Amino acid sequence: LLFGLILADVLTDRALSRLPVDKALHIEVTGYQWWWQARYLSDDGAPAFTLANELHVPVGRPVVVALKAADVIHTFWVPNLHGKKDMIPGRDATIEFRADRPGVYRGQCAEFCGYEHALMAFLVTADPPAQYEAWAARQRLPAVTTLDTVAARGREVFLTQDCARCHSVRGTPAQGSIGPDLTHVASRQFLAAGTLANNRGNLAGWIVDPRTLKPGTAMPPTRLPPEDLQALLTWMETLK
Ligand code: HEC
Ligand SMILES: [Cu+2]
Repeated sequence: LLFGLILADVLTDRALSRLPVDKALHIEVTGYQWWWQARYLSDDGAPAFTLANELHVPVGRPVVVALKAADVIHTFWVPNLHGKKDMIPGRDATIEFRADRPGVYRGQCAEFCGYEHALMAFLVTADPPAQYEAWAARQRLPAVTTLDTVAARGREVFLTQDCARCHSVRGTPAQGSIGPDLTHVASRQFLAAGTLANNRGNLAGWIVDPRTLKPGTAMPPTRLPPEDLQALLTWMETLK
């Protein structure tokens, strides 16, 4: 039985190491306490767009992920797509994989990296190529600027509170880089690296009191008058 398993292991390893990576999609993923930043590169190697926690990849095309860590050691692991690979600060590593079937694959940080290590999940959605291209085209766009009065007020709240110091929203003056890029945050299924389903109520709870939901997070609580909070939520819902 063991011999059979060894044989299967060697064959799988060989198949994995022979994965052709020409015409691969290149993504740079950086582990932060406790979330993932992903920078997609266009085919000429220039940065295309940045997002957090939810990667999309085209089915059948190899993906090369450059792994980095911003603070402590994390481990990039999507059990149904590839093995574990450490993300070590100051050291560059890559991992290659190909999704052969469409679907949503859950990933998890696999190295204890502090309090909220267990709340450092991510999703890899494998889409048929045309659907992937449509997604990527939307992610490349800046935030919409035609807003009704409530959403416009919400945008002002975002820009005048501390949010912009840590977050970027392309198409606005917000260019912080301490937290996730929020340009298309409303297109994500979860908030805060798989911690909360992405809906208006959870978003409100997260903004008002992130440290109860994820103790130790770098994001501070923000107390806002109810009308300002509602306007902010309305604007954030436009960030599709
Ligand atoms: C000191 C920096 C800082 C400030 C100020 C800040 N945030 Fe954050 N924010 C973060 C960090 C770091 C995370 C990632 C937390 C995690 O997942 O562990 C985050 C996560 C988020 C998320 C979840 C994003 C995702 O893709 O999961 C939203 C939404 C958000 N912040 C909105 C806001 C808003 C709105 C404000 C202003 C009222 C704000 N933040 C102020 C640092 C900050
Ligand atoms: Cu981690």
